[in-house]
Amino acid sequence: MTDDAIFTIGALHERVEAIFRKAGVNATQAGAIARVITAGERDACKSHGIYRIEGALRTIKAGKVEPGAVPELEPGSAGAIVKVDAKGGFANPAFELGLPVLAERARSCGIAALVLHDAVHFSALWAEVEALTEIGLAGIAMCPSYATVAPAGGSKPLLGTNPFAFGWPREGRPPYVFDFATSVAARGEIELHRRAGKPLPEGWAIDAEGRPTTDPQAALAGAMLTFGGHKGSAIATMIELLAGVMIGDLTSPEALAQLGTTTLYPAHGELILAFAPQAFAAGRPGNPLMRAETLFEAIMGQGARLPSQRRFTARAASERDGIRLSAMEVEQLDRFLKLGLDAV
Ligand code: NDP
Ligand code: PYC
Repeated sequence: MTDDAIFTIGALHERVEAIFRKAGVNATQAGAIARVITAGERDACKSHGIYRIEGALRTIKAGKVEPGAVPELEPGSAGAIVKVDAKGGFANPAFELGLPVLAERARSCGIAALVLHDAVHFSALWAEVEALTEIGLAGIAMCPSYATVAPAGGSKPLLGTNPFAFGWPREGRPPYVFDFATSVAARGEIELHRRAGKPLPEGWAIDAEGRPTTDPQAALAGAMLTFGGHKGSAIATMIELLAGVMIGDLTSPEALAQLGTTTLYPAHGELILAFAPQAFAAGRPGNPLMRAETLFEAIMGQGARLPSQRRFTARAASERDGIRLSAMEVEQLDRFLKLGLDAV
């Protein structure tokens, strides 16, 4: 067994991209996937970093994602609603295609929506709302997943872990961004606990009989719980409605029924909303970005931290010192690169 290794951000990106190219994924998709996975490692978001590669390769091998897909803007993309057909490929290149059009429409209309259809999804959403903040826009992103979470008061998987992210631009500082699963924790966290042989915190999950459990294996076979009880359950349901039913794509139970397993990544849609703060605030007193700073200062003035602060601190460390991967992680990357889809 060799030692831990340090990768520059660029070197890790190249390695991840090469793995997906070896697995037969086209350049458009491999580049976009490598960007989001490398960003996860760079920002110390282990549940959506290189850990996701194996699942993505398994999904390709099972024929549940189209590795040659090239996303396209849909003909119905008019006015404030921009639609991108991911063509059964991964969601990330579809987002990258839609982003400039979304931004242009949000600037001209004050508000615009990007709808992704038929996309295989495994990634964190903060990268998407952060991309909006980088061009002065506020944004919300949400998507269903597959049925792994019991609604509050229920005991069987029905909702997805349905992530919900928000970003607000800040001048000369990292943006205000939060991004969370509407379950108590992301499913990736349960899997990471299982791999590490660690029990789950109380309150994360129930087993297949509906009893509270801290055993990750029993949790994976049972159901996860929503954050904040009925409140998270309602937000997760809203995401099923807006980013599933409303956009004419799959809800989490439908995505699971189509895929037939939770060991691969699901296909469904995604909804991203972009807002131009200056357009909303026009004619009203005060600059919205300055007023937001007053609020952030008051939050931090109480000793609280802003969401994503941990991530931005981790990012600065990665940019300075590189990204440290364990010997086991490096061996796995080497294996993926050498064997391609035969590694999974
Ligand atoms: P976390 O609970 O780890 O973090 C949620 C958010 O809260 C982050 O923005 C985090 O910032 C912030 N935060 C955490 N602690 C504090 C604190 N003490 N004070 C202020 N802010 C805080 O996220 P989850 O485990 O719920 O989700 C992890 C990821 O999983 C998300 O990125 C999500 O998009 C992804 N996901 C993807 C799914 C998919 O289908 N594609 C499904 C479900 C989840 P920070 O990062 O700085 O700690
Ligand atoms: O971590 O819950 C999760 C998740 C599901 C799909 C992608 N990430």
